[in-house]
Amino acid sequence: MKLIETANSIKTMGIRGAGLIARSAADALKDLAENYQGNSLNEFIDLLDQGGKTLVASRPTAISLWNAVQATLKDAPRAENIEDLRTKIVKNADSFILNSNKAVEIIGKIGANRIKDGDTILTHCNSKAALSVIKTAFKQGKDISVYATESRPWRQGLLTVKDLSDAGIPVTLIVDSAVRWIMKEIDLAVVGADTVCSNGALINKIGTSQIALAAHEARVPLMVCAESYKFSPKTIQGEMVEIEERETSEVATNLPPGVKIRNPVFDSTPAEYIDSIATEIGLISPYAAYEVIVNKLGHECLFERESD
Ligand code: RI2
Repeated sequence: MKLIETANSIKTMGIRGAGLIARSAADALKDLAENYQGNSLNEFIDLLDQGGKTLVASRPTAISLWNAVQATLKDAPRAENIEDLRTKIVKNADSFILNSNKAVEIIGKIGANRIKDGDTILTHCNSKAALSVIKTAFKQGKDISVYATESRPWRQGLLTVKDLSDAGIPVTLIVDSAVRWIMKEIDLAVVGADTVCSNGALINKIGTSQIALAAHEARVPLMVCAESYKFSPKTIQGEMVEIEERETSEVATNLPPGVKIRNPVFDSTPAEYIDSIATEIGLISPYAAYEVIVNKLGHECLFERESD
């Protein structure tokens, strides 16, 4: 079953990146809807609801996943019959995926306006939204170069350097602990987002908050690239974001007996360290996160939470 495969693949990082996991979840729900063979509307709704919960449970931190499920299933309570529900789910999933891809493109254009000719940029992990900004600036003819962090333990930095070098952009790989040393050469730090909280805090790949501190100390602006569905309606209700801790074997194996390992894979960067957030609805201050949640994601999104 595609939905189970997708959830497993998200859990094991076969599918990763907050935007891609969201689009894959919408697509998996679309597949579930297209292939429903039964004849009970209630059963169909339950199946979709369960499917949504399975997807959301696959990774706990990125709100993009939860928002994608909400956006795809939002019309379920209003469906008149099975075909109506099927059509609505397919339409919602298609439109989520289309808008998500468009958002990355628009963020690229908006964020690129903040990049100047001659800039040296630092990026972390592997964010499609952040890479869209960097690649757009380069396509505009700006002479830029990039430092990319390795991003232990999964080393997604290797994907980033491949992508940038394929695009012809000069790129240098550094280990995560080299960030503060390199910062004196950096003009702008550009990172992605897994979740943006209502107070403007950013939840992103572990190490982001250290980059933010080093950037702040060196007066280097930090730009976050985040589609609006990465803003969290849950945080407006006072919920804390759960920080995923993954298998310790991702960090090291065969250590002496008694040595413990912890593997938190995200951290939180307070709004005061963020210069701007490039979204598809404009470049905003982190302190405008509340408005994005209420105006863009809307009360419907909050209301849907009652079915959690
Ligand atoms: P895009 C990734 O998480 C990184 O933390 C990255 O910054 C964020 O998702 C956003 O990526 P992970 O899935 O959506 O690698 O911009 O744990 O591609």
